[in-house]
Amino acid sequence: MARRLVPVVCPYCGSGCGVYIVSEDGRYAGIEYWKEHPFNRGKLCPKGNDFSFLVSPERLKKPLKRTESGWKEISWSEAIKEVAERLKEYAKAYGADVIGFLASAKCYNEENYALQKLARILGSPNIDHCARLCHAATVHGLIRTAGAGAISSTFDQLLDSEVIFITGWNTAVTHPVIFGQYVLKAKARGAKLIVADPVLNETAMKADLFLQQLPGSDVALFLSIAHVIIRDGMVDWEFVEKYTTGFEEFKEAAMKWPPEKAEEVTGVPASLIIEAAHALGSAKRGSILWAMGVTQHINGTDAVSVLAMIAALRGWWGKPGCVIGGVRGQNNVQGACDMGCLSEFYPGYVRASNREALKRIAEKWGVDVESLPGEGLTVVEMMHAAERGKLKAMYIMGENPMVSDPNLNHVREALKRLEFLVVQDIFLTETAEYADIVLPAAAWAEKEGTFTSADRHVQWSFKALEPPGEAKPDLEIIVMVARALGLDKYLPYRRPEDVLREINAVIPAYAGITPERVKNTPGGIPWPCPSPDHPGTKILFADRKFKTPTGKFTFYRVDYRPPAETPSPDYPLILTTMRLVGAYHTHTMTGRSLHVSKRWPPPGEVLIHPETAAEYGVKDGQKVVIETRRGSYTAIARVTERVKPGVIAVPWHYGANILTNDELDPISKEPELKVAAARIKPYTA
Ligand SMILES: Nc1nc2c(c(=O)[nH]1)N[C@H]1C(S)=C(S)[C@@H](COP(=O)(O)OP(=O)(O)OC[C@H]3O[C@@H](n4cnc5c(=O)[nH]c(N)nc54)[C@H](O)[C@@H]3O)O[C@H]1N2
Ligand SMILES: Nc1nc2c(c(=O)[nH]1)N[C@H]1C(S)=C(S)[C@@H](COP(=O)(O)OP(=O)(O)OC[C@H]3O[C@@H](n4cnc5c(=O)[nH]c(N)nc54)[C@H](O)[C@@H]3O)O[C@H]1N2
Ligand code: SF4
Ligand SMILES: [Mo]
Repeated sequence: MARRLVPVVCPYCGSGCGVYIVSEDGRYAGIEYWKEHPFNRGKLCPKGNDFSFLVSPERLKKPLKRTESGWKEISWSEAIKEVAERLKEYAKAYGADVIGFLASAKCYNEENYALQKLARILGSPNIDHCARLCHAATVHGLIRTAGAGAISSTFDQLLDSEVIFITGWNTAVTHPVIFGQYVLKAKARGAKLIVADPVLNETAMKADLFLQQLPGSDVALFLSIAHVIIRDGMVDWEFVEKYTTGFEEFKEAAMKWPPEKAEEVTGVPASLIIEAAHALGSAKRGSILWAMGVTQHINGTDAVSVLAMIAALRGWWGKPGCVIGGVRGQNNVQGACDMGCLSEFYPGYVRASNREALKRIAEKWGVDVESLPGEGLTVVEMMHAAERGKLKAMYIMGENPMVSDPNLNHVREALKRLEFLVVQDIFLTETAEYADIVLPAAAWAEKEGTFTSADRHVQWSFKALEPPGEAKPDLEIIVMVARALGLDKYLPYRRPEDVLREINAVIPAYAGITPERVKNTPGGIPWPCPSPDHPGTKILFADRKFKTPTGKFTFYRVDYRPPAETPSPDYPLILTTMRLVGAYHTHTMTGRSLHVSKRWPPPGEVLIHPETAAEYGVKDGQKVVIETRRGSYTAIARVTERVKPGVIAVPWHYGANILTNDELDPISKEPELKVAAARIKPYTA
């Protein structure tokens, strides 16, 4: 028997932990800790310890076609022929913009690059992925202020921070290794940890200072922190004067939010706002980090911008010991964005509307720039368009919108209304249930390529296992579809290395991350890496040159707007959503992993304050029905003071998106997954 330890990158969150897969004759036989991995040093969270979903009997093994009498197994050649013929048919009859593509933050950079190229060469502008539900607001907020959307510095810089401000990011649960190896170590070295979150979550439990704001009130809270920093003379004037523009405009907005006024809107006592502002205002090196609690709002872009501007007030951008940014969630969501799987950006964040800049890409692709589509529809917009019959076909690779999108009753209608749906996944997901053709994909450890972690490290993950049945790597499937569409000259790839070489040529920040080099660099290389002899970049903007048109950090005026739904007599509670450490997203993988699935079963617990529970006659441990204007969901009541009266919080892994609101932030098009007006009642059978 051949037993090998194969180095891979964990397929769950964006931390980028390395781990060995134990491969016995190409079959999964568990994991081993990779103790020399520069990032995680062998540490893993519960998910990284249990990849048994790989050998679940439910893995897809053959292409499937929907028939009157249910699913029928078909051959690859039949499946690919049908997919290509139908896509061609729609493109010919209506134009390719009636077709939507979803790429995948679970797939390799090479696979995502190939899919967006296929979509755009076919003429469809509609290519997007789950970053839209995630850090689209971070990308837009940071591009507007600093000029680039990725995290400012690598996580090792946290160790030298004097203060770490975390908001809307439950680090201990969603990026446990970053928490243990970097945040808590920084704290042990003397850093002060400030957490602002509507829930006293696992991260807040370790905080030195905890601010508990109402969901949806972040912009008021952050403006008030800026207010105190400016008012009390804690601005780094040298930085602001030399390297920024627009300070006066921002100041005017911040001056409207004295802490006493912010207290009324946020529910955070003015004294705590002042204490937090003073802690930030007196540290030379500080970090400000956020995630979904900040971005998933109709004003998420504004909230992100204010956090970026607070860091600029303190002169922290480009400084060692300072990490500013939205911490990417999926193992390859940073990469899928870099690869251009966003409807407004081509690879390397070239604006789809910037024809001049697109010329360079068109040249590399060997097409006329005029033939390249402009901006397309985003994830939620695609669902809205499908529901109206405007989008007729979709190709979904490695996403499960029937659980992850907001307002699931509408998503169901949208998927039903589609005339043709292809789902390419490793399992028959809730979304695949509506497909016409299902294509079985190989999982990450059954193929290879690069992933880009939350702190921009590009790592190679090696092939350890053979895929089950006839499942194939996503890249191979995309290339087969391209060939059947007659587009093979644009996607002439035989292996991931071929695509990575093209990425090296097309995306300047990846130019030096060649296949040879990245395979031989355990832990990976942080982009930007402009040439093969460049070490990669730990700290962005170290030269204080920002990527904005003026080259300066840009302050601007931000005004607070309330969430799309506020409590009403019918729906008097504020519902927010959150994650659990042993459940990952739509639970396709964790739900089929032996150990974690047992410990984190559906439907999850909804956190309810004792006063609210008493008001509605709900007891701890009892089943409770949560209702919003869009639907109802049953969860188990956890009566706890971790939330404030009137606020309830539920994990969304198991279907709670039936409740959530699909209103969008006008700038980033990110939906308000974190606030809905709700009511509760005890469950009766
Ligand atoms: N175990 C596990 N880990 C994961 C994932 C997973 O599904 N499971 N998913 C990965 C992905 S893709 C992502 S994006 C990350 C997400 O990681 P996180 O952003 O940490 O995930 P959430 O728990 O959704 O939200 C974080 C916090 O936002 C708070 N919050 C709610 N409303 C508000 C608000 O109005 N303002 C503020 N400031 N906070 C608010 C919630 O109470 C919660 O504590 O996790 C990644 N890691
Ligand atoms: N209410 C609420 N809703 C949310 C959020 C929230 O905080 N609150 N968070 C949002 C966020 S941040 C995110 S990122 C989204 C995530 O939304 P999704 O991306 O839709 O969720 P996943 O479950 O990660 O879906 C990944 C799919 O890829 C499949 N897969 C895994 N590996 C492979 C592979 O190698 N190839 C292929 N083809 N398929 C593969 C999995 O089986 C799964 O079906 O959810 C969003 N939804
Ligand atoms: S912290 Fe993230 S990358 Fe590390 S083992 Fe857990 S899920 Fe995997
Ligand atoms: Mo995410």
